Parts: sequence; structure tokens; C-alpha cells
Amino acid sequence: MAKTEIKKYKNYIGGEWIKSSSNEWFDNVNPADTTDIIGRFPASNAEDVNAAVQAAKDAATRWRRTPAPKRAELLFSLAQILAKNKDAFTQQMTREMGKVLKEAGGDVQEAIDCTYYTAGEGRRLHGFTTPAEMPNKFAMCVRQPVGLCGLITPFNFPMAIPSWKLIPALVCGNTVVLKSGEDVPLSSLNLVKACEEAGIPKGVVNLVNGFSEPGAALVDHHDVRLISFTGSTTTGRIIAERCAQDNKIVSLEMGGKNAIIVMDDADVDNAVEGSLWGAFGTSGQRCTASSRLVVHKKIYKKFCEKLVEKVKQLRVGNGLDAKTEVGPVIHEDAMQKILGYIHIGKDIDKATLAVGGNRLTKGDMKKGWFIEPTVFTDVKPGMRIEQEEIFGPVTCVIPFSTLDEAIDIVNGVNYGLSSAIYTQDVNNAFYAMQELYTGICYVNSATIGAEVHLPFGGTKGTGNGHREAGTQVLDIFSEWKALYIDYSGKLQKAQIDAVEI
Ligand code: UN1
Repeated sequence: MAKTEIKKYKNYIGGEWIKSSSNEWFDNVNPADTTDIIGRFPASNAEDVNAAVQAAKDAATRWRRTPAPKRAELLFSLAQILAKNKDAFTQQMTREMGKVLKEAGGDVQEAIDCTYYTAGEGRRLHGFTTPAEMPNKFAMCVRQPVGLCGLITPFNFPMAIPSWKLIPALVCGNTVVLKSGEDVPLSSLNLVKACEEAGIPKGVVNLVNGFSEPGAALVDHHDVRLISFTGSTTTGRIIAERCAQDNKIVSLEMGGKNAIIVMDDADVDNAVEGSLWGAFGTSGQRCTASSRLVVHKKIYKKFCEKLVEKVKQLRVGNGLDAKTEVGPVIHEDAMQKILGYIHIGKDIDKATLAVGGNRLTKGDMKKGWFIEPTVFTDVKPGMRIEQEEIFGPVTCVIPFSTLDEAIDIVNGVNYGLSSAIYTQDVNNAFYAMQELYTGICYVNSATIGAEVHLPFGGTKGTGNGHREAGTQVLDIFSEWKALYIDYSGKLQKAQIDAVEI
């Protein structure tokens, strides 16, 4: 029987679908079943990036001069196209990324929400006016586009994260080269194809697939004015250093080591449910994952028992099966790294492995990268599994006695993305909201589940001060221009000429 040929996908440069000048390809593999090849994608090089940057440069003036409400109209059409294709995009995302269908649907929905919400900014993009020091003089501030933006995206939110970058870049009037995550190129391609269908002009959005070579070429390209990156803290730091050579704007969204505090007055069942969702949703492969559960000593035993019981019941398997609750991790290297951390937890940190800890290979699972949902208990602040980002289905439970101690534990890592507290006491809740040094903080829910109209980002090793989503993202993708209009008909010197009262 003739084997069905694996579909080849292309880069999108200057409105054309073209293969890489390298003529090399890589396979997009299903992490739940590595015999399932979703497609072949161009393994692009610096030459492809140069072509994409040139196309984005050529399109820049026309796009910048297109009134923002008109740009936004195209983005509203884009949102409709994404919504129309939600089911197909969801299926394809689960197949290439592994997360369960419900979560993949949430990911596509987040891209739709982001597109509708941010397109609305096309009729706002507010600046401000302010009085000038001198009579007969007017002062105001407007946003101007940054120019050419390079977007580098990860695997864990294959459509949501590209949309967080792409849509605000476009509404602000920038042109874009997107380097898709090499493990999930189809979801980026679906988003870019939808841009084409929505009528976004040629060259405004360009897509280059591949590994680090095109990523590095984008970061180093002199004509790129901004790099927006989501990924590891190590890579982010390298990108920041390289961007500094050229004074590029750089927005980084990196790791996390997020914690949930569970107070002794909390609704324990609710806290267990939240912890389960926060720790094992997306197989723990979220920067916002609840990888630490900081639990009051008075309820610690009860909490651990209930949590372990629930973890044992989680159904691990192929995300395409509607019954599955936890899918695979993204690839073999990720699996080995996570298993390595489990080994560190057991044998070096000497924490208690309460449940899980192994690779799963039963039946069809041997074809993919599955790890048992894993909980360490009796974890102490400072242990490696308590400090370092694992990015997998592993969480650790840390006992504490006072809220101040719990807050110190939460803040005692080199990350600051998301935090949470379960409590019924309003004083505890407000005190924690004030003291937790993270970009996002939840009360009575887990550390995951950010919505697109609020700023997203974190402190310390998580970011470099920028926030995506909300209206705050506009501060990444536009620059302020201060405008002074003197209609006095004479020279007026600010700070020097005295104004008669
Ligand atoms: C990420 O973890 O990389 O808040 C993004 C959440 C999602 C986005 C997560 N809306 O968990």
C-alpha cells in the first residue's frame, strides 16, 4: 500500500508561500505518538530571514500610514476567521502540541479574545494632551509605531502567545516577522494563513519556520527594531544582550516558579481542585504553572492526602481522547529534563515522593512522552525542585506556620510571574496581594488562567519590566512621541522665559 505523502508547509514572505532557500525540512511530530508526522516545515536560515525582513520593510510605510481603525477592521475579520476555524485549529494544536482538546480550544479562544480586544484599540490608541508652560502653546503625546518587529514564540501556547504579540504589533502599525516555535509550527501557520484570508496586505505579516538559526538572524538583523520573545530565561538573557548591541527594544516573557498559598482558613477541597488544575493543566508546561503549593501546617496533612488521592485519579493519555486530563510533554529532551528533576527531588533534595515519578509506557503511551503527575511533599525552601523551573507535571508541597513565612517562601525564588492565596479571610487576602512580588496574583484560584484584557508578565527572572496583553502591551509595540505646537508667533524659551501672571 502506498504511504500517504507527508504534507509540506512553507514560509510566508511578502505575501508568497515559499520554501526555505536551504531546501531543508523538519518534521512536526505528535508528542503523544511519534509515529504520527503532522507535516514537514522549512528549516529556514539567515537568508530566509533577510528576505522576510526586506518584505516587512517594504510594506512598512503603507501599513503605518493606514489609519488605525482601518487596520483594526482587518483584525476584526481575522478574529472571525479564527472563530470559524476554532474546531479544526484546536484538533491540529492538540496533535502537534499534546495538550488536551479542551485546553487547546482555550488556547485558540485566547487568540480570538486577544484579537477582538486588541483590535478595539484601533479606535482608541489613546495619547494625551497636557498644558504647556508657555501661553499660546499646545502640548500632546501620541503613540507611533516602533517599526519592524521580530516575534519569537514558544511551544506551550501555540496560538495564544503568537497572537499576544502579533495583534498589538499590527494594530500599532508595525510590520512583523514571526519565527514560529519549532515544535508547534502549524498553529502559527494557521494564524498567519488567517491573516492572509483577512486581507492583511502582503509583507505586513511574514512567517519563518525553523530552529535557532532564523531566531538568531532575526535578533541580530539591523533593520529589526524590536524583539518580543517568550521562552526560557537563559535564552531571553542571551537575546537581551544581543539586542543591546543594536539598541533594539526587547520584551521578554520567561520562566516562572509560581506558588499557591493555602491558609488554614481556606476551603481545602477548593484549594485541592485549584492546585490540581494549576499544577497539571497543560502537563505543567505553563510559565504560570502552580509548581509550588505552600500549605499551612494545620491543614497540611489533610491537604496532602486529598491532593495525592486526586492525582492518582488523573487520566493521562493522548490529548485527542476526550477523556484524557493530562497529555504528554513536548519532546524527549523535555521528558528527560523533567525525569532528571524528579531524580534530584528524590535523591539530592531528599524530599518525599508522594505520588508519581515515572515515565508511562503502557500500551500506546510508549509511542509518546508521558510522565506520571508527580507530587513531592515535605519540600523545604531552597531545595532545587523548589527553586528551579521544571516545566512539567511536577509540583511540590511546602509546609509553613505564618502568613509572613509563606510570603517569604513565595517571594524567595528568582522568578515572579504568578502567585495565589486560598483564604476566607479578607485581611489575609489583601495582605498577600500587597506583599507578593509577582506580576499576577490570584485569590481563591490557581496561578493560571490570565485573561487577555489584563496585563500579563512578571518580576525578576520572569521578565524585563514589560507587560503583554491588556492596554499595557501597547507600550511595547508603540513609542511615545511628544508634540509641542507654538502658536504665539514668536520664540518662547521653555524653562528660561518668564511668564507674566
Ligand atoms: C504561559 O503560561 O506561558 O494564564 C501562558 C494562563 C494562560 C496563559 C499562560 N492564559 O495560564
